[in-house]
Amino acid sequence: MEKIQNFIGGKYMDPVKGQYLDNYDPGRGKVYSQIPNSTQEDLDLAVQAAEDGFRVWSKMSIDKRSRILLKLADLIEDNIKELAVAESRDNGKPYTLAISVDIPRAATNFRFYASSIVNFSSESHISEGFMVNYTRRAPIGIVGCISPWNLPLYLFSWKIAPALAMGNCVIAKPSEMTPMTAFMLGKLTKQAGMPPGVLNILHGEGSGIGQAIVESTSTKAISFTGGTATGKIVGATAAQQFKKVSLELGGKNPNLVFADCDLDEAVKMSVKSSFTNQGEICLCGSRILIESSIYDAFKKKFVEEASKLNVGDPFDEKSDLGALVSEAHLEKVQSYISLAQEEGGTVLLGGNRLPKDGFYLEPTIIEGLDQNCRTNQEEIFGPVVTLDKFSSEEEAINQANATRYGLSCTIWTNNLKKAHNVAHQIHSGIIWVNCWLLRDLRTPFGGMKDSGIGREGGNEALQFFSEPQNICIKL
Ligand code: TXE
Repeated sequence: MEKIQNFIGGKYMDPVKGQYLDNYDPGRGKVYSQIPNSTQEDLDLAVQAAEDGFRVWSKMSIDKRSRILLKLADLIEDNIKELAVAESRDNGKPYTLAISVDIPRAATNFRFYASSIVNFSSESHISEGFMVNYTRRAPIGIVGCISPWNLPLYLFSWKIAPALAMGNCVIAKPSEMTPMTAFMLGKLTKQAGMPPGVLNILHGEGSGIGQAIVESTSTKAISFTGGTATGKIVGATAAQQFKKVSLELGGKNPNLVFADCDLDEAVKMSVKSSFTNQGEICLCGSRILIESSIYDAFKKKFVEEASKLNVGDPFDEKSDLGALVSEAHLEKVQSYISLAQEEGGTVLLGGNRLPKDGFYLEPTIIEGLDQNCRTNQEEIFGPVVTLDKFSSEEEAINQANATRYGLSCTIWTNNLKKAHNVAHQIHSGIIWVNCWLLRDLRTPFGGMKDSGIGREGGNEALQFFSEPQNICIKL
């Protein structure tokens, strides 16, 4: 049984206390490796390594830092197959998705920030004859990056790339459910020429080493992606030390389908936004709200298209959906399907676990629920969507905004004026019109309300990972 290791000071290390967790292959429902369940002793080693690394990395020229990150991006692409296999085995997602989206996007994340940092400018203000003010944006020091299991290397890299580009050293903790690609990244950073201690990767439970990273007085900022409940704990912990924190949390995203949309396009893309990655993307549109005049037509086509989706072995290229990430998560998602029926919903498609090894669930579509019921208010984070109807623009907007979340929203309409007017009234950080999941990395990424605080992406992320200092000189 493979036992992976932490990556500290440029070296792979066993956990000091020798404690390990089982790591499952969701596609087969079996343990296939073990990961360190790191403790404070491992964190102490990582802090020491990061302090040593910071003296070198923060003084390195931006151009040199940029080249190392560009080299890392190339190495990710050179190892794309091995990384995609590891991602798929760890998470249960189809290999075709890992190799076409997750791993290429990880390379893009490093490449994007390697070039952003070279073009990153700060401000200066000249009051002629009186004073000059300039803003220095220095690296913060050691930062903590904590990522979830749904898009493992994609979100791990999305956090650490801007932190590293800005000259910080990172203590990163991937999810204990999907550690493998972060583990593999360690050796690639060495091949890229990254000095020891710049990136340190600790594996283990969130309530253990995750909490310890946030509590440590050595980590000066925390970038967290995960569930809203956990985000509350992380935010509260960081606040005790006035630590900068960015929280990318859950969503319950509306998908608004107006009668004047391109119906076939809306159906096709709604199948993707509902079920891609087994619905385990925080940006999935899990509440589909349809203008009543086209409700029946949309429902018929949508159910028909979704029924064609293949659920199966992540390594079978015919599989559109793989396995959910764990038995516990599958049971959680199934409990919401039962709850939906108790709340008066009708299951139009799916709802069943597949009778095979592994954590497989059919794509599930439910209608007939009240917008305020738990099924429509709580994040399910699986291949389960609800359908509902609206009769006016105002009703659509009210329904869209009727949850505690505010991450993303999709709007299907060919009326340009309506698209802008509706978008401006939706309380979500990200709005897509006649598309889904198109991303320009220069844009601010993140949610409102219980979907988190702070924004990642573009200069927002570089500014988050820097300490601004204003220097004023009298002329
Ligand atoms: O989150 P968890 P999960 C959301 C998604 C869903 C959830 C799924 O919508 O709600 O995240 O991810 C660590 N101190 N998003 O179940 O349990 C834990 O070990 C420090 C939104 O993984 O919160 C893991 O590494 N760390 C997002 C990480 O936190 C702790 C995109 C997340 O775990 C900890 C992706 C603690 N006390 C998923 N407890 C977006 N909005 O972009 C746990 N962890």
